[in-house]
Amino acid sequence: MAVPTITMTMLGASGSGKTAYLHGMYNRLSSGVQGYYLYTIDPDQDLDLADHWSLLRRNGTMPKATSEEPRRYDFIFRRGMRDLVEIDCTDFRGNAALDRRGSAADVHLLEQRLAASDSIVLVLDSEHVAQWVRAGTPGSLDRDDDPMEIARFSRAISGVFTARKREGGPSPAIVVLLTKVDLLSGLTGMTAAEALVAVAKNLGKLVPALADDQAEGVTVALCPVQLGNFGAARLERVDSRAINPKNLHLPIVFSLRHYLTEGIARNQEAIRELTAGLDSSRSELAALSRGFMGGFFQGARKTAAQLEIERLLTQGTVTNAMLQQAQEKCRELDRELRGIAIYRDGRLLTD
Ligand SMILES: Nc1nc2c(ncn2[C@@H]2O[C@H](COP(=O)(O)OP(=O)(O)O)[C@@H](O)[C@H]2O)c(=O)[nH]1
Ligand SMILES: [Mg+2]
Repeated sequence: MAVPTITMTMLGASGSGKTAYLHGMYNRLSSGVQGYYLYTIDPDQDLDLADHWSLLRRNGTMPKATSEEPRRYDFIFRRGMRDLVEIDCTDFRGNAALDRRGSAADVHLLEQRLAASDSIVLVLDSEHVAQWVRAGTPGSLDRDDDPMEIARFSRAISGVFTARKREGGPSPAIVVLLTKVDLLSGLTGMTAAEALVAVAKNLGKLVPALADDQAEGVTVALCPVQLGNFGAARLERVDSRAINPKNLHLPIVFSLRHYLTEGIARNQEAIRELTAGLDSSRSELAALSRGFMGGFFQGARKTAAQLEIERLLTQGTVTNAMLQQAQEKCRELDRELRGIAIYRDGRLLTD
């Protein structure tokens, strides 16, 4: 059976840590979390990712971009022996596609990609987010002088929200991936936890597309991650003893959680439809049995109505089982996501 695909797109300024994150995330998830495992469809890509990771472990060499072309990874997320979902993840390296210098074809490519995305990962570098925290979390960043290039990304994201609303489709899940959180404390003069609270409370000011009036029906997770305590950012070689990965699996877990929630909504709808179908078949059968509809030659119609009822009941059992399974999986995943800031309709949910 073909498995469903989650289309995931990573956006973030050059140097924000996208490539490093993808490598670290793969390393983390290929060794499993709560019985879920990630692997690449292409075995060469798996070898590549594993080679890079062992280089980092051995001598601190950071995985490096080989080109500015968008790079696509096809992952499979598996639970036990079963393939659950395919994750088609594209890293728009350096975001040439959104750059003024980018060609029209590039821009079009990214627009198409975003329009089809179930999940958008906006990558923000803690080094720059720390500056914004230090400046007192102002509401509008100077768009010509923002190394995170948020104005551009935010506009692209709100374009997707508007289009989805127009089409009546579900909004993509948004992950704000705060990379290099090891830098946060030193650069803000706060504890990392205090700085994260400041970011979480003011996220809508940092990324206007995620502010409450714009993000109706949108679910956002703020995921602080790091590969290690490397200090000064943008080194090609780091001290491999400082490798200390944190939270690398959460964006994928959140995207999967979002995907399952949508599945739950679909199953609930299916059950409502089944129940309605069942009601009408039952009243038809009752009417036929009472002979209201002409009595005599109704045997075949009665059998048909009876069969339809049985079919609907079986389908109902299957759908119910799927619903329960999805709800159970969601509860497991929620345990992983505890402590992560989640927003719905632009508002921070607290539990
Ligand atoms: N301090 C620190 N630096 C990091 C971390 N992850 C990546 N970096 C640095 O950020 C640089 C740029 O990362 P890269 O993944 O190439 O960014 P990309 O251009 O967005 O793909 C790397 O060379 C590292 O020096 C981290 O967890 N902590
Ligand atoms: Mg890169």
